[in-house]
Amino acid sequence: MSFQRLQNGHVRDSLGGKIDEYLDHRELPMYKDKPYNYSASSKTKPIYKRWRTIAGIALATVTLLYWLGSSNSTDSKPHAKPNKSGSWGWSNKKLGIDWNSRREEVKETFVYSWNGYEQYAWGFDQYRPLSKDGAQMNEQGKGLGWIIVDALDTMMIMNLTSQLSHAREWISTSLNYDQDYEVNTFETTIRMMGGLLSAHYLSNSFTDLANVKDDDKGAPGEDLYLEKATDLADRLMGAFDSPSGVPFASVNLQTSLGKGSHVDDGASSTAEASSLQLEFKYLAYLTGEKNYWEKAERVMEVIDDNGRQDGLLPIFIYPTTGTFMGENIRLGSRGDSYYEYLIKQYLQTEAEEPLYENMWSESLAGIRKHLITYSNTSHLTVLAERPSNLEGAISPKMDHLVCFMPGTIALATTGGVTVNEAKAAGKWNEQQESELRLARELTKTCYGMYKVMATGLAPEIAHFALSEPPHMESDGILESAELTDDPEAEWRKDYEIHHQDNHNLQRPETIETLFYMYRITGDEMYREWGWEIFQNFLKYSKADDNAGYTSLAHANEIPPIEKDNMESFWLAETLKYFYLLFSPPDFLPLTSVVFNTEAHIFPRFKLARGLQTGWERTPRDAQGVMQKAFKKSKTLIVQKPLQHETAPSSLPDEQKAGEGHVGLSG
Ligand code: DMJ
Repeated sequence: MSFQRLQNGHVRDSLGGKIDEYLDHRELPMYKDKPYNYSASSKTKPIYKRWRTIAGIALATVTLLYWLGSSNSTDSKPHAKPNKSGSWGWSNKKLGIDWNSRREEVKETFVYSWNGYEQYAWGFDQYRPLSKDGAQMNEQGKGLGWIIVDALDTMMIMNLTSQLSHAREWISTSLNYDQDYEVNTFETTIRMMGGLLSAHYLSNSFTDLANVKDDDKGAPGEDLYLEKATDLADRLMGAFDSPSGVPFASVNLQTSLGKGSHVDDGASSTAEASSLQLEFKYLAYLTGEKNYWEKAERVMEVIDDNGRQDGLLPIFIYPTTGTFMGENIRLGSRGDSYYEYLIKQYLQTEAEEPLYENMWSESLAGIRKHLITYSNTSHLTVLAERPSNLEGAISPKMDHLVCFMPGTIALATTGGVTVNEAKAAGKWNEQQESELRLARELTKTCYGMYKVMATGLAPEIAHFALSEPPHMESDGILESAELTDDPEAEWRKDYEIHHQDNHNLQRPETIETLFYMYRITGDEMYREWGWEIFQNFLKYSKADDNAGYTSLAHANEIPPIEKDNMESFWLAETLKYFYLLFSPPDFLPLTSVVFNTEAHIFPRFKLARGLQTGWERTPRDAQGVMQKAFKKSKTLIVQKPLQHETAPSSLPDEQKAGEGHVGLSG
């Protein structure tokens, strides 16, 4: 067996950093070489594992002493610890609002949802809280852990140790990815691989939260999450074996053969192909396996070499050629997380890969130039679509999915510190001011998507009344009207909610944005908006008999029509972001972590151990036109023999938001 160092991703505070440094000098086996069901009992446990446990206990003890020593202050502390009653002793005394108890309500809602699933559908990939039953995605096979794995890290940050133990035991004894089943490459990466990697990170860095009890007899080994993630990643890697390097939409978990989409002429969604990088790059960092890194970043190079105008991409890309299909440009379904992962790749590696920041800036400028417009009378800011190229007409439509973007813009303006901190450090200018203003206005538009509905829960898609011709940002920034409670208020008329778009799928994007907006600006208004939305979920989507919470088929009438499905991202994302929104702002500081597009939590890390950016952007001229003659590449990509099957074609190139993968709301 060959040996190499384990590259653990721990928090970057000084204490964690020292432990990191210590752990990084332990010699560890390559995870790839380990048998699938490897687990370490305390008797056979190698010395490095005992050192890690000792180091973990030392870290926990020192951190606890530090916190206890400061506990006479009402302020929250970095990585603050709960008191004996499990609460965090923190509230907003200024406004008389007890955010601590609001946060506890989120935790109770999670437990209510989890208990329903545990009681009625344990081990199933899908859960119907009204029918009180479950279903597997692979009807011939076993569960893929869809709900359990996606919820792991939420349970960790909520300190739900008994629920976590049950989940961990199921993962150890029942989760087997060796199934002859074709999964969606993206969804499996962001939810399953992302969930396992986040669980690995949190359980190694916050040992008090994720009570693993590795020394208990018969307990699963402490590397369980990482081993499962690595096993899964190796199965998913076949998706990248396309002629271009752009991943196929699907991959067979047993054979690792990639397969083009059954629809869309075999093209992959652009967002899906370009939102695997945080996961595979973090795994490369943890294991030292460069292959994960290279396959994932190659996709970025192929995409960028299309030289698209102003960094705005069509929503489908062919894995065969690496070129785009169609000219539909939007930040909703199939386009969204491409933009998200540009700035997050830059943040993940501590600003050491500036080309991703460069790509993000180019795209954001393109969005402002071509997609930002204003509603007719109330001047709400709209991030619209261009369904037939940038020269074609604007479509005044926003998927709820677009609502991740205001928060991501705010995150990008400061990199994770607060605006006040950025200003104090002299790192604030007019450009950032205007981007933050845009983020604020878009957040308001997303909040209005909730407020305009009878239940106060957003539709899947909203359309907007625009002026003719549409007023663009370059025509002058417009001030939006107040979103008053008056049921007859003018602003409501600017939202057009089509009957077929009335459904609410418990989506997280607006809550995610409120979380970032609160963290970056410190403005309590965003927490208040979140609290209002949270209460509407409690009121209108709760299933009876302790069965959990359900999606709604129609959210614009009272009582709403229920849909009988509890999405895994309700547990993984929506409730997590509510919980974090009501948490002390320095709990899981944005400067230490980066959230993947499924809200799974990864550490930031510096480029090291042979990992580096393997490509350079082909230069653009002053007009942004790519100068092909100057193409440079640092990466030598050796294509493996083609291993994919050709997909049948061809169905319509248009998909509605929320459609997509069998049994999934993407
Ligand atoms: C999640 O699976 C992820 O956030 C993804 O990026 C978009 N869709 C859902 C939630 O709406």
